[in-house]
Amino acid sequence: IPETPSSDVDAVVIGAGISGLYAVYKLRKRGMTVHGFESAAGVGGTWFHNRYPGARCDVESIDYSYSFDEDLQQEWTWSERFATQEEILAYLEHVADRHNLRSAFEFLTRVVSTVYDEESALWTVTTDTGRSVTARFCIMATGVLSATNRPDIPGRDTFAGESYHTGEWPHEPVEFAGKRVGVIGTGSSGIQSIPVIAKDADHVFVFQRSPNYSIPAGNRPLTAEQIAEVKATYPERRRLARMSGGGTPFTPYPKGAMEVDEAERRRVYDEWWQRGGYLFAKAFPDQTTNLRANDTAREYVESKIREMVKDPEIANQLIPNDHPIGTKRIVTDDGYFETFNRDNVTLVNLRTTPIVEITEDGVRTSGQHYALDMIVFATGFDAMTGALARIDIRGRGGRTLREEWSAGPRTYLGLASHGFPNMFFMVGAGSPSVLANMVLMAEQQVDWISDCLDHLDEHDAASIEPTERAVEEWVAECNEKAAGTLFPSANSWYMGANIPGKPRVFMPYIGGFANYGTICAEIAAAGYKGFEIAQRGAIETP
Ligand code: NA7
Repeated sequence: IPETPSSDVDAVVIGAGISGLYAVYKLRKRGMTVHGFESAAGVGGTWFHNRYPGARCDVESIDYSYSFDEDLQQEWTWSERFATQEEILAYLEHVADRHNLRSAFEFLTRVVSTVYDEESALWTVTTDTGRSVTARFCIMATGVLSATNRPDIPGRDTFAGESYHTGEWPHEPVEFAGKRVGVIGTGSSGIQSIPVIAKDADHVFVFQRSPNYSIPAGNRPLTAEQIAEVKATYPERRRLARMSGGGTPFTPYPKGAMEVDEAERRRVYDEWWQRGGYLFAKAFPDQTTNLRANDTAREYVESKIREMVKDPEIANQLIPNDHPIGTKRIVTDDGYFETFNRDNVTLVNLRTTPIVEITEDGVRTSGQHYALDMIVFATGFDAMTGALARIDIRGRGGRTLREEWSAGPRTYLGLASHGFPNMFFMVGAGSPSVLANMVLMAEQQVDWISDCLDHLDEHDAASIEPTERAVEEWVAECNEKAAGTLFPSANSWYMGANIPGKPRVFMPYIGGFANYGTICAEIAAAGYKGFEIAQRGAIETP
């Protein structure tokens, strides 16, 4: 690797979550000097912050784990089918220690700006602690569900009781016993935490604006036999995952829901229901593209919800009626709907009685005042672009990423943006991102970036960035893929719809994880087609 004598390090990696950790590992393997910044006190990203009760991953533990280190894969043993936050964090800490990755990071340090200087082709990265580091490459591993959203409800900050956001959960234990707890939000975080909180709290009030589809996880401890089998067949499992639409070794039923009869459809839904969790959205290939097919899945799940909830009126209110099933991420739960059979759980329907204000001692809806000791904000994130928008990113000619993306994210392959040379975005908008298994997603992108840096070195190049046209075409491709599905019809965070004023654009690439990998590989093989590679002043456009 040719040294860049004028820069402090070869690369800066921002974020010590799943993608940042692997980026540090891989770039160091290339012999690069890497400096990492992380705003938290430790590694883990999402799994560092989301410590709320009941927090788990909805991708099976054996799949939601790194594949790059075969020994690690063989030595690490997951205890449950769906791992808890605690176990995933312990795993990531183990990986960090095993590969000495913590040493790259400066913790409790938030990056406030990254500014590109065209003459030196270097980025200057500045932090809230007043540090500045120059680097040739910037890897933005800032997370897609990391910028928390605390809605601007009147009186929000006047509440005198305990108040927590699920995505910034405290490290000290939170006691619910004897307390009246209000949970605002019924996405994954609300739906996972409500049953656990209800077990201890005096009373839980669930403030629901939009009901969500949720499917029991079917979680269970993994047996020694299951683990032995997975470990013996890991390479094959990973191969199938890489060939799949979502980065896990599952493929939909070979026929569409509208191509089979009622009995066959029922059998397939029963099977996927047993399998558990959000994967139900993928039982049939046409489920999220054809509304009639979607209706069959929706009706199946509705009947299940009605079986689980004793009071038919409450069941009605818990059943979504504003989006096709699967167009918002289906939640993977553990006893959510049954929780509403408890005497100490009250559903507050914000569609009929919206929140008017938060008071010193509770929440007032248009219906009544609810006196509370604690409010849990399970109100989600400024997803996919929020964490980047909170950094002042300035590329060539002083252009800002915020402005460039003001009408929605504009990337090529999700990896890079025109006007921002040598900056790579991890697992974000324009890539399969949250629609895929994030761990394999991160590995695929980091490996691609690493190969790209090899290419730059081989050509003695100073910088790489996508052409405006390549970005234009990729954005069009992403939009076209989304338009072929039912996804844009939902007010989801995929669409930016949960954040007031955010442009309404379907942000992930929905063409599938395997297809995406193939496209990235083909572009690399074609000499990084669509990228401009600057070579000592000359521009080479393959
Ligand atoms: P989500 O899925 O964005 O859920 C946030 C919830 O908070 C959702 O039910 C929102 O209702 C609700 N919300 C947001 N703002 C308000 C206000 N102002 N008033 C009432 N209710 C509100 O976030 P999660 O943390 O649960 O999950 C994020 C992802 O993490 C998840 O999909 C998994 O992939 C992992 P709305 O639907 O907007 O009406």
